[in-house]
Amino acid sequence: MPSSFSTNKGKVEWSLVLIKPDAIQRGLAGTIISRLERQGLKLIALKMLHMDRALAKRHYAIHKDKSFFNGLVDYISSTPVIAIVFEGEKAVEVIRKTMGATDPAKAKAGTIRGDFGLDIERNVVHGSDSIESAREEIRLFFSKDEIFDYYREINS
Ligand code: IDP
Ligand code: MG
Repeated sequence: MPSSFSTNKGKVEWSLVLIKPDAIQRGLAGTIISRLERQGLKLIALKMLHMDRALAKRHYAIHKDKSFFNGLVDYISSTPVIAIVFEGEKAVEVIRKTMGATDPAKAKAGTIRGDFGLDIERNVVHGSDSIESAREEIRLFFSKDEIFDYYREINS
């Protein structure tokens, strides 16, 4: 286990990814996880859970005054999600680039959202937008003993 609950060990960062309800409904979980693994990101925590409204509100607290907040809370807590912590060099930025823009209509082809997203709400995946939000988000979903520190031959 890492000695400290830090999301930034030198250049190596941690980021929270959620495979959102629409992706689980459509059988896209494996495809999305695979795309992120192929970027060299290291899986260090993974669980399926049904987010309750309280967790949804905490996770999306930054958007609490937005018009879409209630709909977003309904959607993310509608059916289970898969929560993942990925570790890697510049993991936050790498994951955001691999996901593509929030609105799938604007996301480039070849990005996860560009290829699979249905609309600005049902955009299949969440990824932390900064090292700081990654730290807060990971704390919401995982305890320390659910995050694994292990050796990989190819440690990128
Ligand atoms: P991000 O997921 O790319 O970081 P944010 O702006 O943080 O995008 O928004 C969080 C989530 O809220 C989005 O992924 C999407 O599911 C939803 N969302 C964002 N903007 C809208 C909107 O205008 N209408 C409905 N849902 C939205
Ligand atoms: Mg965001």
